[in-house]
Amino acid sequence: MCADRPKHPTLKATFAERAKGASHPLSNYLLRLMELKQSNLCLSADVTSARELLHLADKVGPSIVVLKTHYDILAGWDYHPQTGTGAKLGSLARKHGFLIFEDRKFGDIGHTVQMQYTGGTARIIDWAHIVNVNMVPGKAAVQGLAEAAAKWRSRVNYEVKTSVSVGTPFPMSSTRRMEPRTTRATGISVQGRWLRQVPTNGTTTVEKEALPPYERGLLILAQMSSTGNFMNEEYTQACVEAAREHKDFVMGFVSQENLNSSPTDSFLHMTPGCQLPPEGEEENGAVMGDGLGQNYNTPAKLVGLCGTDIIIVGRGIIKAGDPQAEAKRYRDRAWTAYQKRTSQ
Ligand code: 5BU
Repeated sequence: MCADRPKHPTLKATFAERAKGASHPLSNYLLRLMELKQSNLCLSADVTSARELLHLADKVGPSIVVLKTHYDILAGWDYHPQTGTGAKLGSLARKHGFLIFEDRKFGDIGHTVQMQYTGGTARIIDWAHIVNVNMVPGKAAVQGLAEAAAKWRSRVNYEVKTSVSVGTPFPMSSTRRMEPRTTRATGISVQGRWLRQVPTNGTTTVEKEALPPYERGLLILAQMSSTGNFMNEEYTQACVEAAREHKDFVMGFVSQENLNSSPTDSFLHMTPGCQLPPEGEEENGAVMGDGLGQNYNTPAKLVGLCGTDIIIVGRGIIKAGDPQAEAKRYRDRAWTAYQKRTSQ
């Protein structure tokens, strides 16, 4: 299923190593989060109401690094910028340590996507760290979103400096929040924190305020998981080109395989169409499609063989009897596949 591409250094590098070379601050944050939470799992929270979404995010939060939403499938989405569903998701993201990815698949001319991203009732840019774009309209859609994010960034910066409340963000400069604090805590893990590192030389680095930087990121929809989609190789390579032109905003791709090819590429790859056979049948069990065009592959195949970084799982977790336990199983399998890939 994945093309026979030349082996790229990002296939072997650890997430921690890749964090150091990441040009996008949000990619740097996400890669560190992945290493620290030992998770490369994104939950696609495709439930039907905002209440269910918040409940699920709280339950599964400890196992994931990204929560993917489709805000427009949810009944009861509260649009209030400070107290609504977006703001509540933001506080769960801070509590558990994950980024919010609105799978909006913008796909219009540059001017329209700017308005869809920043305006309307949803004001997606205010609560979603990451969004994605369908490249069919051409590169101007990427350009439009990049400009909108840059404007948002300078507005938020200004508002923070002048102490005006802006909802989702926090009253501290991003640089301060990104700096790890160093404490003496020899050989013990620090209770109650989701971010911690293993002690080295008797010193544990504890990132107390490990909140994401004030940045917004984009994923380009380079490949789809559905049968018969029209995203051919030419289209995929045009996506890679557009990503290289906007490295300060594009974090990577939604794709089915690793698309890094030039030596300087360090993009992230998030991959939907992922399911596991039932527990106990993993060795020999097959994963079937959903009957509506969706194809599924296992984390071992997607991460291990195709070189993607983060698996996106919806129904495999949501429809399980115990979604919390199932999220742990997916997290474990995807992390094992990553460890195997980088150690071989
Ligand atoms: P599932 O329940 O794990 O099949 O959900 C997959 C999610 O990923 C769902 O929200 C889709 O809209 C989304 N998706 C996808 O399935 N395939 C793609 O190629 C892209 C997004 Br892009």
